[in-house]
Amino acid sequence: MSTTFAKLTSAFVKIAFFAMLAVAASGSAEAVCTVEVKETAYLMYNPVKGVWYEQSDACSFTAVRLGEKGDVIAPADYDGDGIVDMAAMNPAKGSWTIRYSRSGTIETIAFVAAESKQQMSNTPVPADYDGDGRTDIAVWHAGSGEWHIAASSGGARVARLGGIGDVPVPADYDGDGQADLAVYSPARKTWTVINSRSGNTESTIFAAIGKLVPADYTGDGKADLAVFDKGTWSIRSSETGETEENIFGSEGSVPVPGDHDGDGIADLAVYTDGRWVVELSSGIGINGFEFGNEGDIPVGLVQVFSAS
Ligand SMILES: [Ca+2]
Ligand SMILES: [Ca+2]
Ligand SMILES: [Ca+2]
Ligand SMILES: [Ca+2]
Repeated sequence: MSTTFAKLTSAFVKIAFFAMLAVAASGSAEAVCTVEVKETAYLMYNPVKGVWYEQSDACSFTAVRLGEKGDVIAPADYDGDGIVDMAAMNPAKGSWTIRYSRSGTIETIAFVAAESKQQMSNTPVPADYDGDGRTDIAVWHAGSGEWHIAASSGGARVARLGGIGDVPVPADYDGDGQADLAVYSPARKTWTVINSRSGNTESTIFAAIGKLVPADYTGDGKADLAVFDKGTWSIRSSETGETEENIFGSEGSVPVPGDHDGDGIADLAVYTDGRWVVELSSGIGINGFEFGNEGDIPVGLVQVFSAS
């Protein structure tokens, strides 16, 4: 356990009065309700049970069984209400099952990438490629490098970028409101982005060991290249091109960045053993609360790709 996390923990205790101190365990109704709650929903997924847990206020949570064995989770904001929706892709069937946060309804959508014969190896790459504020269903096939996108505004699109060994990292890097196709190549330590605004392909060398977490941490509307490794966040600013390192979290933390306070800037956030800790970019401190059990996967909160 690093001292950094110990510091965060004491900060958590100090400022807990303004934060929500919420559900202690997904599955039990034990809850400590204190002050006011933000309009943010947090999402967990338990892969063994196939159950999702959504906490939308301090005193209660919703548990939903969604998806089946072998599904790959693909949570994102498909209905454009700013809240991540529970979603899973079934690689064998090529179908997607989504629970819309706005209506609470569950829909299964057949989406088989036409030319991907080996659909079992498709990777879900949902993002808002058409910029209408709603996430589009999409898959990337490493073998062919093909991206198959079903635009939420209508129509399908096929594009090609990347290949075997690459990691898809779609995000809005050029700040036009549309997610850009992007891959990271570990072999070449290079991020390659097709800017949706210009159509140009841009490559940037930025070595990344750890979890890739591109998001707009600087608030200029453009996603910044970023990686999280054992508590260290390395972020390459879209504004200056400089890389800054921040320590937030510890070795056992899972990064869950997102715009928790709604100011348009992604906040550093980690999930560690049932505890979420968020560093709010709006400068009002650190928000911490407990939500989740052993074996749960923290999914996230509000959307990363915003059209506005
Ligand atoms: Ca939603
Ligand atoms: Ca869309
Ligand atoms: Ca873009
Ligand atoms: Ca930025």
